[in-house]
Amino acid sequence: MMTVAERINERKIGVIGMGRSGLATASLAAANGGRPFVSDAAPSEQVAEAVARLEQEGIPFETGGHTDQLLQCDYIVISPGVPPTLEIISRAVAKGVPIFSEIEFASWVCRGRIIGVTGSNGKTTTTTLIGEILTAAGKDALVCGNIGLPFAQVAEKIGEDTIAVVEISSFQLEWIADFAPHVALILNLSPDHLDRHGTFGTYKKLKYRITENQSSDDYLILNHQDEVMMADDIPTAARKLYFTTEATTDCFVRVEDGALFYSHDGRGTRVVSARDIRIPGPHNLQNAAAAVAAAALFDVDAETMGRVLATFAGVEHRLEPVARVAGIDFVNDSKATNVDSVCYALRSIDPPIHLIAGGRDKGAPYEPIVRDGKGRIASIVLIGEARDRMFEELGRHFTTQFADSLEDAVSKCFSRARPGETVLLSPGCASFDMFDNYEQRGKLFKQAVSDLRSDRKNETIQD
Ligand code: UMA
Ligand code: ADP
Repeated sequence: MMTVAERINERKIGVIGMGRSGLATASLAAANGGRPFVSDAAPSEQVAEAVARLEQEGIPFETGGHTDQLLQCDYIVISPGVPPTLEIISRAVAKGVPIFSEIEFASWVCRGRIIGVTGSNGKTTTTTLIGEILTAAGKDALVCGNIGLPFAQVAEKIGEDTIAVVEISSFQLEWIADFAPHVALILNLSPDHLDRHGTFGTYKKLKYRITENQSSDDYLILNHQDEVMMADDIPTAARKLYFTTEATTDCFVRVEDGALFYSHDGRGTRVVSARDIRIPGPHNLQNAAAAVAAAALFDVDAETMGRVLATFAGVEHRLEPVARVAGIDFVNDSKATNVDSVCYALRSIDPPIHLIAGGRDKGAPYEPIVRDGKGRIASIVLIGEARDRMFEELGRHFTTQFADSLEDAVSKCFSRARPGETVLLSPGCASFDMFDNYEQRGKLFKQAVSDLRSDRKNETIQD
């Protein structure tokens, strides 16, 4: 394997994208003696902050398109949001210019062991949970990656004794070469990002790349209840370990008599009663089981794991309780950006549920919502670009109406819901048609609920 200096020092490194990953990559390249050149498709005005930062760091760049200057580089590091179908990419490949993803580049510099967490849903929750458990056990853990803090931004800080807990998306696995986590987790697989990857088969194969460079000293943690990954019998050199929320005794982590157990010294060690795990729902029990599997490989004791699981309140925008207004509960699940996560939300909340869904369509069928929503969904309000397609698949099964904005959707649900019922924002779509990102969508939902609350207070005062 080449040294960091051989790979980066004095090398001309093209960086595509001036977002968080691209800027972090450029700075990391410069800090290691490389000569980065950053290129972004957006005009300067749109990336003004990034331009200012690059100017300040003295890093050359271009905006408004990707030119042949990139083809003069020794290799290119690509940001996750940049699709592989880009013309400049095909030309670079044809010319033999190697292309690497940002996590591949960061892994060259990172000296600590890596726990890589991928899957269609639960990545952020499980990554955060693993970080919390390791930290509570006194280990030096650093959580980064798709979660919002680029791996490249922190890679230099990760010494031999630090454990990097990296959330990894399918986009980030597209251009890996040597990336090899010591522990890799694939949490579950359901159709997502088909607008980018085309088919579920391509998407799955990308997820499986997380293990392609692992050796027999490494571990691949898999979900024994996930029929898709079990049927594929994922090829790997790593040792496979399974988690389940059933009482399947040959799984490394399992549920017995209502409590989580993991195998240790040839016997089962009890971690915590499932009832005492604070994050709700069957999917979060799976996330907890996956986190226990990873932490157990780093010799964390069961008591510490149990304590963290009993107190960890979850991450914002994931089944987040917002408020009770006039006896109606409001739940913010804005991060439910694919159909499977909506199904889990529907199973995790007591019915009747008034569902707000819609946004930018990602190509997967909405029909699973019918299966999990029957008898649970009282009404649906649809927003965004996907609403006509969603209406075609859901409209004849549920009382469904359209809203022109999120505020309108909240107010329509509020008029329809009765005390004891729940209004759930769980869109099943990307947010980019109406919002900057899912965080903004979630915050605006919470604001709309808070406005309802103040309106009610004012009405009460006037009464
Ligand atoms: N750009 C180009 N050419 C193109 C397309 C885009 O130059 O053809 C430029 C844009 O103009 C923009 C920049 O690329 O300036 C944006 O790059 P990016 O989209 O990769 O965004 P980053 O800010 O670098 O954020 C990325 C991840 N974004 C995506 O995967 C879309 C972030 O995940 C991640 O947190 C961050 O790196 C740190 O690792 C976001 C995400 O939505 C949250 N991820 C998806 C998900 O979770 O479902 C996968
Ligand atoms: P990711 O980072 O993979 O998007 P998050 O932890 O941010 O995952 O959760 C995203 C959405 O998926 C939320 O709506 C959450 O309630 C739901 N979710 C979390 N864990 C799971 C799981 N194991 N299976 C299905 N859905 C899940």
